[in-house]
Amino acid sequence: MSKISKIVARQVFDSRGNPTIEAEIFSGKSSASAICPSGASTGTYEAFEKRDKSNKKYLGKSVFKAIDLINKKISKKLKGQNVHNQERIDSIMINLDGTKQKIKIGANAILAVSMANKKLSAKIKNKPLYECFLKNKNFRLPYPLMNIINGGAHSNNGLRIQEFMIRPDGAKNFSDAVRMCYLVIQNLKKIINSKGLSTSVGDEGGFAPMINKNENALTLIVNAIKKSGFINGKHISICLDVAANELYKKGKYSIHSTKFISTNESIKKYLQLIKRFKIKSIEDPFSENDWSSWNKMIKASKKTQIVGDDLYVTNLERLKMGFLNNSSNSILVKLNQIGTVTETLEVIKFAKIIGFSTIISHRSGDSEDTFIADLAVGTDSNQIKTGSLSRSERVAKYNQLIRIEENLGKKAKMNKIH
Ligand code: 2PG
Ligand code: MG
Repeated sequence: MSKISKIVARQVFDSRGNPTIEAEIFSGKSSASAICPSGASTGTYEAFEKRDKSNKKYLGKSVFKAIDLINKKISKKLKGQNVHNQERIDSIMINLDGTKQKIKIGANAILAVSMANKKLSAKIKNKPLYECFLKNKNFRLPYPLMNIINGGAHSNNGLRIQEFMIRPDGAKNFSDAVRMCYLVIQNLKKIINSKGLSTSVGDEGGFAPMINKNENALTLIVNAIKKSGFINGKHISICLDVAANELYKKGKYSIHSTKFISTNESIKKYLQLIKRFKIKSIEDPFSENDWSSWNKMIKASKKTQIVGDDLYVTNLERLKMGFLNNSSNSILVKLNQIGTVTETLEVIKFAKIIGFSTIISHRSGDSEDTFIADLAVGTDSNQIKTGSLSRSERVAKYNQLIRIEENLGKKAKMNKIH
């Protein structure tokens, strides 16, 4: 048994320059720390992010109250607890908060401690972090979903869809997967440049050129795939995150243009996009409460991967509702949507039982913390979504997966895509 001796939290900054929490846990001479990420297009049912709304020094975004709760309340309760009993540590924090969405203490405070504890446990066991989740052998690497054009709430270009991604389905191994994406991204940069558009990047490292038609963004990507010598839909697949919560008003959607249209019309246009651009995966095609539209979509889109992000918010109850309603065949997993490592693992386990693919995800406000790279391998997740091959907070996760692949040596294998 290794006992927690001390917990210290501090305010640090995320990739958008906003304040966030770093928690550090000590046991004897060992310590480990973790940083909580933060989203922009958040779901209503996500766990609560505690910020000091009235502190004008940081425009209401500082996290000093949450930090104080870690340094005093959480620290007092967890002192003396066994680092290796993650479930107990997480349940103590869940009970200390006592609310469904972790409103009293804040999921950002709880998660920073939860992740730091998991890292410390691995460190004391002298094991790589990825060996300390659901699997203990036959590790596999996830397929990256690289975000290469940013729109929606992640940029100001007016593109309706939030994320245009590529997935290197033809990759032999993880390093090769990164190489394939690298080529497409570099060629996309050249193409965007040659059109006299800006090659500056958005929050997740993808380009954010001033184009506002989904089709134009998709055509740029198809051309970049071709220019790189790959076949779209075979070696590389195009995947989307629509983040439709942001495009919903009174039962209608403005996904395909600024005009709001019905679900049936939206699905018709989705099917056209799927066919024309060989799209393989669509995340959040409809909004978080619109269960019937999700059901229509999955029936109509057949083989396409339909991913629930804001729909499920990494919450077991919502995932069960989605399963019963036949809403999707895949789930996006974000630790800070639910707030503890234990609850995140429970959701992943259930997703596997019902045959959903699991995609571990970053947040648009992220940090140098690479926890999710290990989580993806350790939970045998099919894919990982962690931005472009640009901006250090995104690249850090890919670099960690390259290290894990090297560490696994000859035993390293790619996962199944779905
Ligand atoms: C998403 C995420 C991550 P955010 O919608 O999937 O890409 O964005 O963190 O802003 O919710
Ligand atoms: Mg999303």
